[in-house]
Amino acid sequence: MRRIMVGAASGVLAAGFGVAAAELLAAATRPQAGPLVAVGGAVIDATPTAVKEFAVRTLGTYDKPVLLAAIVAVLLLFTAVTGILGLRRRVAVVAGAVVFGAAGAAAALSRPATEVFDPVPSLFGAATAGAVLWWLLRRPASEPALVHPGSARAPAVGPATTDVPQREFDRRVFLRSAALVAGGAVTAGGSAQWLNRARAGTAASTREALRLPAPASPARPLPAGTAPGFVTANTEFYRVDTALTIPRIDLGTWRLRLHGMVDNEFELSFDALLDRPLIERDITLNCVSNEVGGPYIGTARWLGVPLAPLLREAGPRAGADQLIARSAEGMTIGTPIDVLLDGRDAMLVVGMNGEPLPLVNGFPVRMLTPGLYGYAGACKWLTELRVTTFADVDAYWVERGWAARAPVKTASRIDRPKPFARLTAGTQTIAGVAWAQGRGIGVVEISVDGGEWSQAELLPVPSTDTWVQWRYPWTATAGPHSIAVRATDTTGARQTEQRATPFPDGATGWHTITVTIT
Ligand SMILES: Nc1nc2c(c(=O)[nH]1)N[C@H]1C(S)=C(S)[C@@H](COP(=O)(O)O)O[C@H]1N2
Ligand SMILES: [Mo]
Repeated sequence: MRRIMVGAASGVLAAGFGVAAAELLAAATRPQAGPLVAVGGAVIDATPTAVKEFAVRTLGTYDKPVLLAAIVAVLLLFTAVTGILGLRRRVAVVAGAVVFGAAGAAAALSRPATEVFDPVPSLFGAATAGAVLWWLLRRPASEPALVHPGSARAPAVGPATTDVPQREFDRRVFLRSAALVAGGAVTAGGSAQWLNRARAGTAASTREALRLPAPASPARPLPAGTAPGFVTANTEFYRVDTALTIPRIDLGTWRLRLHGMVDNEFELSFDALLDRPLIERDITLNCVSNEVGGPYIGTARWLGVPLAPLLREAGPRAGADQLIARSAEGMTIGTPIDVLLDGRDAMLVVGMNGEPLPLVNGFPVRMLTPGLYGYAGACKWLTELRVTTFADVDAYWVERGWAARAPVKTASRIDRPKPFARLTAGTQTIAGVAWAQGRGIGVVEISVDGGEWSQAELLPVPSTDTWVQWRYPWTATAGPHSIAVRATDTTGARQTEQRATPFPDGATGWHTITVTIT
């Protein structure tokens, strides 16, 4: 038993040391090349859509910490086993290092924005871990009793099969070595974290120091009569992306390249981008993965450079029908060019609700296309725009089966009362939002207990690009009740009752809640 513990502990300690060393090397060079982020990212890329959906649904924004914890757990399990096997056969140590190094390197190379250097931290970490494990499992020559007196066996190297105490390891020597390795791992890991924090701090202070120009075309003040919550605060805004580490982009070296099937390709620095006239608009952004009644939707006042004039200056060639936006960490998002040129306020966003774009929402520049789900028009941490065709290029999510063209579906949500609320009889206000960006909401209706549909009051909106707040005074009577909402857009098309999951082009169905009146 004790031998197994020694083997397992050695494996885990060596792995911890190796990972910490690799993370430190990555932190000092390219943070996204660290094995945890590389493997985590590769797992995200490879995860089947249904599982991803499930994770987003059940874990919300904890999906990333849970993923990293799971990766660490699997790593600990396998390295413990490697340590135990290594007791018997040293080749297991070498094999373990090769397997882990190869896995980390392959993960790093599989990432969309990979560079040749990216496998290096994983390989370095694996080699370090192998060497440390070998060293931890050494049997000191001075060890007095490698073979138990009277044992016919060769030096005992298997897990103890008898209750006779076996003294293959000098306890003190092992504990001293283990403490040394643990200390090294903590030091390296701590330094890596410190470096990453410093980098994050720099990005945060660059953002804080940034002063954005005033818009040439400001948003109109919100119409009188909008209720609180019309605009979603930046800190409340949902976040959906595959980035395990938020890209930290240096404003001085940031360039946006517009190229591909165009007559004039060009590059813009951040300053050159800001020299162009800015517009400011209230726009609702939502995620295709949002379930009926779900939280992945928000409205903000966005400040940005209109995209259509930039595209026209580049001059798309005949046949080009897709713009592929690419982010610093390699995400690709494809948007139909006809949509971008149809007059809507598609823009390269630099500001959100009166501040520079928050780091998590794509600092310094993201795309935004009113009327399309985020995965089809809202690339964050933007660095490149490429004019191409749908026939030639599948963007990241399209490769994974999501629809290539993804206009937002008309939908509505009850925000008040909360599901399963207990309320008192009398007048209760039912309230919520409905959205059909680009088309606009025409009618919102409420049905209680499957009865007649009654129209809700719609509050004023600045444009068809935002959600509509609605409310309905309900005379509540004692007992349990179900409340359903449905919306109709301004073209007269009503939301379908048919329930559909978000995959592949957005959820459908009426949001229905149950409440109890006492
Ligand atoms: N670089 C990058 N941009 C991205 C994504 C991503 O994973 N990476 N996710 C998209 C999706 S699916 C949505 S819904 C929106 C979410 O934007 P938000 O996090 O600012 O709310 O960003 C889009 N842009
Ligand atoms: Mo999304």
